Amino acid sequence: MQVGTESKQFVWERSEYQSWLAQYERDGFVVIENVLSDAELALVKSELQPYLDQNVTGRNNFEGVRSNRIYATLNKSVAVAELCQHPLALKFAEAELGASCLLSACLAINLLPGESVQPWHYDTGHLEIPRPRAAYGVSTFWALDETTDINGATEVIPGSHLWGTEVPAGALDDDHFAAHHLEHEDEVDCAEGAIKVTMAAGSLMIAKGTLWHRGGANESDAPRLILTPQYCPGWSRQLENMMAAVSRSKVAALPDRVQQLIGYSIHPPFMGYVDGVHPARVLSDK
Ligand SMILES: O=C(O)CCC(=O)C(=O)O
Repeated sequence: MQVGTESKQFVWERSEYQSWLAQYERDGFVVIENVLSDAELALVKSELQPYLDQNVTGRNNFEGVRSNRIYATLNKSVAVAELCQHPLALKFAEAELGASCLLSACLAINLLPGESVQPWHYDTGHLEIPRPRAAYGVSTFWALDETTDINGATEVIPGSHLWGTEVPAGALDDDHFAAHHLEHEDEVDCAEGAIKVTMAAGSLMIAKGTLWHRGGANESDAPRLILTPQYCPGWSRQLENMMAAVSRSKVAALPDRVQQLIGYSIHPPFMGYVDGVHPARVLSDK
């Protein structure tokens, strides 16, 4: 079964798209409800489950010491590929970043009961380019579980994609990545105007790479699972080295568009070449 194709044929002239785009530009994010069917959700979750069962928890306060993060998901799940190339996600990513955009990261985040809020951050914070500025990134958040007020729904500060040098209290700093920094954040660091983006399972949030946000606290007694494919311009470095993260044999079986998103593509005129030729050629070389 192909995820993302069974129930909805997205017609881009639809007025909904214009209204989604207007929200995305105004608030820095948009939520599109109930994109995936139950069967599509079940397939992705079942493919991620063996890795969740390993229960590897985060190494610091950013990853979350009561969270499972599954990286290199395209090397682990075929169904994930369909979410990466979902037409809704690509519509926004290509409009923001150009047709040569790449997949920068694609991880599953499972907040376990007891997890505290994450430090505030924006997903292109690693780019040392002064704000306000273009997004230079699009992050998608697929709710694989329902996300609620109490299980850690992602929190966002609407409009913060337009901010310059403002930084909310409780923002990420280098110390949050330090292995010794394992304490939980305090709820007091709730930024003014912040909201919890609660979503039904199968819904999608699309956010600009400049939007301040954080994972919420999980005060429920069940885990909260999302998948977050993130896109960058074709001329910038991916956060996860996708060419290395996805084995050559697995890449060969992926859809063409996903191969391109991984890096088997060029940013015109020739960024990304291999030995002087198009990188996709290496997939057919024996
Ligand atoms: O878990 C979440 O809801 C958000 C996580 C996040 O923004 C991140 O880790 O970059």
